[in-house]
Amino acid sequence: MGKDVSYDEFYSLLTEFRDPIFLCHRNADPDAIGSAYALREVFGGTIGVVDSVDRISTTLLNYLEVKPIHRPDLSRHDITVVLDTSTHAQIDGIELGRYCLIDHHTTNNLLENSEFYIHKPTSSTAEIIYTMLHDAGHSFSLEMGIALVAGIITDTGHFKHATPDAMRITADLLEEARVQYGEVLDLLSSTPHDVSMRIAMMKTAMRAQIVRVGDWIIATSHVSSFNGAAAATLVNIGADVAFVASAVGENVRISSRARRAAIEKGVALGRMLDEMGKRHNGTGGGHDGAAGLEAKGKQDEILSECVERVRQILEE
Ligand SMILES: [Mn+2]
Repeated sequence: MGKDVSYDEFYSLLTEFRDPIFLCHRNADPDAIGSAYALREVFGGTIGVVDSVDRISTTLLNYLEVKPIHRPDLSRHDITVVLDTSTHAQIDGIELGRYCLIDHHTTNNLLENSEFYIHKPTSSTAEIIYTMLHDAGHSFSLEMGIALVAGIITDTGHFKHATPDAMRITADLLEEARVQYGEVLDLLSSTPHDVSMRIAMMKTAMRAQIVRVGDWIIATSHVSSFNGAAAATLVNIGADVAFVASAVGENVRISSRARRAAIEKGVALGRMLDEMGKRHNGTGGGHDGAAGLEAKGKQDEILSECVERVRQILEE
């Protein structure tokens, strides 16, 4: 059984290792990445991710100028520090070897085989990291502050689920690391930073065709690239369901997004685009609220079929 240690003990135990790897869960979020970054700044070592990182974390990593190691070979490090992870599935079941753990989820099935751990139900892992480093007398660079505040903001749903501790720690970090709160919000904003991407989003909106079905809005558009982000943008600015097409050689690629209310009404984009893929010599699929299709055919005809299928569901 792993040893349940105090923040102080965890800190001194970790200093005994020469080359730790800070491992983030699958589709790593800013809480995992921000925590890994702050610890690496103090203890040295490496940041690892089991596969991908989420979109906001990609922005955060670019800002921090950090490239994590994908699918790292853990055996090359003398200890793995598993962060923000509560199940083995979240790290794709990889063999952990010698590891310790810091996590804030209410249940955690990785404690038993760890060497030592901190498992405290808080609203984010970043809060635990801040407290541990602060109590050990560390100061926080601007980058560490931004990384940890980004973790707290995203894990508390922009403070909707924040505890008083999360608020206090955020305030302390803003002060100690001289972080402007607005700077973190800008970093986390869904507005793309890349200028060609921003232009693509604006063109998507300009070219949008709007179909109203009762109080529902279905939007379609086309753009030469970034069509996934473009479909998300149309939903962000008011569509209930959006389809954005791009031409890919002789094929048409469609990205789609739907709001929760449309999904509850029965829109299941993954299944729908899977069916359309089969009908149009292509492939499609995904989730209820986000799916894609690549198929043969005319862009306008395929978009019209998407709209018709959704209209039938929304009219019921
Ligand atoms: Mn978390």
